[in-house]
Amino acid sequence: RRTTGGAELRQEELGRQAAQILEANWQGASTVPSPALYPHQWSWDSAFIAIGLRHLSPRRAQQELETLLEAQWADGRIPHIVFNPAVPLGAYFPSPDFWRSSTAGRAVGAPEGVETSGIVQPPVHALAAWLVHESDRELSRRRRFLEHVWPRLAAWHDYLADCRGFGGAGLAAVVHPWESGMDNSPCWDEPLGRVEPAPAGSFRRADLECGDGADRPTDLDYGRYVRLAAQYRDGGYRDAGRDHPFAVEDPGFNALLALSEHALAEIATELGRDAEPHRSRARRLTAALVRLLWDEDAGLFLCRDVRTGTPVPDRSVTGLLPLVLPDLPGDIAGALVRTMTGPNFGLGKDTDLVPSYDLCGRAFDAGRYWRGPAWFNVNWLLERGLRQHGATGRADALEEAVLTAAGASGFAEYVDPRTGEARGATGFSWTAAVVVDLLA
Ligand code: 9YW
Repeated sequence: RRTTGGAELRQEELGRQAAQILEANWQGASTVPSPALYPHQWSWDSAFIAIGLRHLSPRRAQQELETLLEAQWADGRIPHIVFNPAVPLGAYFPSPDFWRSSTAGRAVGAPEGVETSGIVQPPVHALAAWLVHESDRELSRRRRFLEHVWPRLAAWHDYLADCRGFGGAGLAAVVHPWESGMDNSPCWDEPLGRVEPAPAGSFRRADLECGDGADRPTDLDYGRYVRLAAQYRDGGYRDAGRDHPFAVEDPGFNALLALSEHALAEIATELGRDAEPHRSRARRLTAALVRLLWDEDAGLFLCRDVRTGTPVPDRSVTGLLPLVLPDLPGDIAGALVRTMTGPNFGLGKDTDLVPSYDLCGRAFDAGRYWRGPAWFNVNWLLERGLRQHGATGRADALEEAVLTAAGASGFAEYVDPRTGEARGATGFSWTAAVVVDLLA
């Protein structure tokens, strides 16, 4: 980054603070998203964290991903949480005694030596692995980092294609709102509304002890999350032959899978293997996204409810994420930029960061989690997307806004998209990580 005088000092200070957060949240072999609120390892958090860590310690960045991959199941799934056995059960809900992975998941290959959740999160890992490799090729080759992670990442993508491709059109479905990474997005209201909530007294939320309830999902949402996860567990975490009560094809999730297939192609080439299967899968995913989820009138990609075969009409930031794809048709990329900067997302006018949900939408809530606030990992992805498609001025402005908002909010988990006010936890790992990456 080229800066002068005061700006340079400000950035140095910002980088120092971000590095301190990543140091404080490092547990010895992986990083927690937030020590009080999320005291274990989370799947897509670790990918973003590794992308930041690679500039501070490429060794740690590799280890972050390796630790996550050690908890991979034999069927290829990468669990969304890897539990730290030293953390008391009551510190986070749902805890290992809810998921019971090593027993309930045995038939589909859950590992024995570690407790995990049984659901997944967006597949950003191959992208992270490639970026980590690029940051220190020498160390990566010496440690045989790519040789080690490549088969695991390939198995992960195969799991998503084979076990989550039941929608039939070439996209992967999520079977729980938590799998999208955008837990209480208004897009899930309708498909989730069909799920009978678990009774209110049957579980105890630990998140409300460290967070403001107004910033978090509601109890009714939680009742439904718990019911869905318990049913999946009681079915042995099997996907085959199962009628998933919640099944949605999410454009962001699938765009990240396609992007990660491009990264796997790079990794395969580096290892002297055949990259073509990955490239062609990436192309097929992009084509399926465009064919199935693109909505010209809405100006973005919509989620598809696999159970009803119908699009979910809400505009969520997940529908802008395909902008990260290098092979997205130019007219669609142009339309996404217009949507991002138009009244629904307001970028550059009402907002400096892209909100998680439509500013004019029926369910917009500036403070509540994935129903409006702006998130830093998502804005980092969109910044890359803008740059990828030649919107350099917009990308520069978004980059600046991410840095400013992260610093001003104490590296918040998420912020009010109009005011930048901090919401959720502060000292948040992926917020610090994307700052480190943008400053590099
Ligand atoms: C929860 C850790 C995770 C993120 C998710 C976010 C939240 C966990 O925190 O989910 O308890 O609600 O929605 O994307 O990975 O940061």
